[in-house]
Amino acid sequence: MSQKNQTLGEFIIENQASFKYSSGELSRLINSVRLAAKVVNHEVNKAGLVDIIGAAGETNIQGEDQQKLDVYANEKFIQTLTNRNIVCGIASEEEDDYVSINSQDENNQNKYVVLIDPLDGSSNIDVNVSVGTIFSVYRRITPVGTPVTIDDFLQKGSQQVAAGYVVYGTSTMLVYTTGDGVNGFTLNPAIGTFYLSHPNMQFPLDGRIYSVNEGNYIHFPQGIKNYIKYCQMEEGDRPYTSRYIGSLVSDFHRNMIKGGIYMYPKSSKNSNGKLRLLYECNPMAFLAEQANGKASDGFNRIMDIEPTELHQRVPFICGSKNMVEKAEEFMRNPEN
Ligand code: AHM
Ligand code: MG
Repeated sequence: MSQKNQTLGEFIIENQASFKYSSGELSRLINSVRLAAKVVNHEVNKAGLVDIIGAAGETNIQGEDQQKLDVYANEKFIQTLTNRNIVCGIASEEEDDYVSINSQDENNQNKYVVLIDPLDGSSNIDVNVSVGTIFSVYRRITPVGTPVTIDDFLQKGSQQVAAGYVVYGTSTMLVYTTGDGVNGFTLNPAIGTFYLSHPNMQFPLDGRIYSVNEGNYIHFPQGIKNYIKYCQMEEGDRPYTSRYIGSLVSDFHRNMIKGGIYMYPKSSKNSNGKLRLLYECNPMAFLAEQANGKASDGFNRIMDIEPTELHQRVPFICGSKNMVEKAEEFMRNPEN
């Protein structure tokens, strides 16, 4: 039972026992995410003040320019999780390969691997628009005490034990699930404490917001084009409103609170869309389902997709259940 003014720390302790694999390890992991989030938040908030914005002069494995804050957030999250000796492996959207932690130490009994997008939407930083961190946690499948392998990371989303995001917005929030609903915590920056502000978050079943980069419209599959026209049609509770921040975490967060659908479909330019299955789509899909929403690639449940590579991309449609199902209907019948 959550109390008024409950802090994230108190919430973690209170709910630790209800987690089915409870050993305190996952709680320590969430605590580390909390710490890294505060450190990154501090830096993100200074973005306009110090010479930290702009490209770091490097490109990541996907050939995109890295922003300085991407590099910073990546380092902070990896450092925090490594220093506290909490996980046995980390994969990051900003790293070419996964990192195995303490692989030489037979006493390393850590069970969890973490996959992370340290700063999603970072092209928005230099224009003062919200960005986010996304994380996803799995139990390793190889034996404890041995070095992790790629198989520990290439698990289906349905195997996630926890997932969440931090949104660095007008206020900073940490939103996460351990498979028992979704809870949101808002940072009080004056004292550096997260408070439970959004208990048991739920997507409304229906919504009136659609979020998609319509600049790519002519390249979209016919089913998506038809669905967008459906959203714009004057009929019943339509036309819907279009809202696209271009920061997945922020677009998702708004849609979860207000009701809506986010789409990054495949296009004639990108045959698998843009978003990464392991770092972006699976964690958001887990949160969506835990909040009574839905996530699909247009035909299949995101969390049922068998991953084949770390940086794999998939088309992504996510949000209020009835809206996602309607979009799927259009995808299945593009001739209608
Ligand atoms: P990133 O991981 O390089 O930041 O890209 C992911 C972001 C999402 O946050 C956002 O929804 C999408 O890319 C926007 O892409 P586009 O500018 O093509 O609409
Ligand atoms: Mg990203």
